[in-house]
Amino acid sequence: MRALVLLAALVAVAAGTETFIGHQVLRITPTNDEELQKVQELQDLEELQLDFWLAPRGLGQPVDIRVPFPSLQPLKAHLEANGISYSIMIEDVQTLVDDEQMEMLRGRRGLPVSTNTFDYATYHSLDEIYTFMDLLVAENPNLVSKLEIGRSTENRPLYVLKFSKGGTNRPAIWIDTGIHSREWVTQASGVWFAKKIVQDHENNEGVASILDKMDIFLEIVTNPDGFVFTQTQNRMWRKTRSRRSGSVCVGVDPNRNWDAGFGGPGASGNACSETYHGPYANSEPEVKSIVDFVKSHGNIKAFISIHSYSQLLLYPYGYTTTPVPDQKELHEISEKAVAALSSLYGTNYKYGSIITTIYQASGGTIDWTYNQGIKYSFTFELRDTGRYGFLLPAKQIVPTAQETWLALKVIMQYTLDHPY
Ligand code: 0X9
Ligand code: ZN
Repeated sequence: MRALVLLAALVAVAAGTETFIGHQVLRITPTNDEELQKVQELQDLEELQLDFWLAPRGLGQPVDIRVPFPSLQPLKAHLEANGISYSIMIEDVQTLVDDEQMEMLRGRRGLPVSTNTFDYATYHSLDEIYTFMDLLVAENPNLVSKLEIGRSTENRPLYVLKFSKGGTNRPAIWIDTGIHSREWVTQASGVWFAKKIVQDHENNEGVASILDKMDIFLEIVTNPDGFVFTQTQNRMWRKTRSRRSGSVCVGVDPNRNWDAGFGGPGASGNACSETYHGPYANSEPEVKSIVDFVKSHGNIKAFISIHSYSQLLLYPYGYTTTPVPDQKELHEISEKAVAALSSLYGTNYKYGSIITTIYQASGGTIDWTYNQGIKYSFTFELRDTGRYGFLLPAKQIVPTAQETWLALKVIMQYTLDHPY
């Protein structure tokens, strides 16, 4: 096994892939304002190359930081000098990346041939997921179709699956996964949702009554350029892959690029930042394509954008502390959705508005959709709470998707029962 792991590391180096040998994920939980301030200041120290998996949210809330090997001793010394305690969440990030890689290679024999034999319990390449979509459409031509809503910066098609029993421009539910490319459990869950909708489309405990009145749109790989990059170059890539003259840094945070409080607090104007908002709102084709689709459709009633990690169900706003007019209703729906989610495996979720539950984030997806008049706008942060973070083991894909599905059904059913 050790020899195989070493081999995997050598292959990665030879392929020019970013490695994470000796990188650790440290957790700091600030308990007073001074500590919080010090942790926030770490975000500006570009030379340490820190990667905030969980950005500072407030007192008593964990901050998870992937620390490259050369920065480990200096950072630990700095924390100790300031009396800030930390714990090690992940001893060696590359070990988890290698485990994940080995798991992906297990039993892989070419592209999938049927959605019935498709392995839902493993992570897949973009080609495999795109083939899965074509298979699902071919197997269910009366229910499922595939739309191309645009092209990514690197000219990859942006595909949306449409689940519809007919009608014209029915009220619709939108679900997207993978807008942040490294959040792999989300794309994998999206694949599982697609199959689940097909399996349950005639079942009244399932989505039959929902699909009798409404359509469902599902964009599984919302940031395909980033996704391919996570599988070939850098497993920890979050942003898009757009370039601009005058900066060596690549990519825009697609969850800061929407036209809602664009460029305000909770986003960065620095192109090298992981939360760079981009040169202007909708600069990213991955975002603009959804904006155009939502506007031209005109009848989307619920919009659910799925991220990971930290086990949260959130509603707007993120860019302002002003509560949304529908706060009470969205809070009650969240409570019910989270209860349904937890009923399966006891997974614990928190819920609330983005700004009160995590932190101020401007230019986010669901603030824009809410302001467009889509009242039932929600965003999830799926498993886990930090043991594995973005490197969630593949054996948790199906349980994660199953429990999330129960929450999604609550939101979809509520939307059906409360037309507006
Ligand atoms: O910072 C973000 O964009 C989200 N966290 S993540 O780790 N997925 O990057 C939180 C911002 C608002 N929440 C969501 N839109 N999920
Ligand atoms: Zn995310």
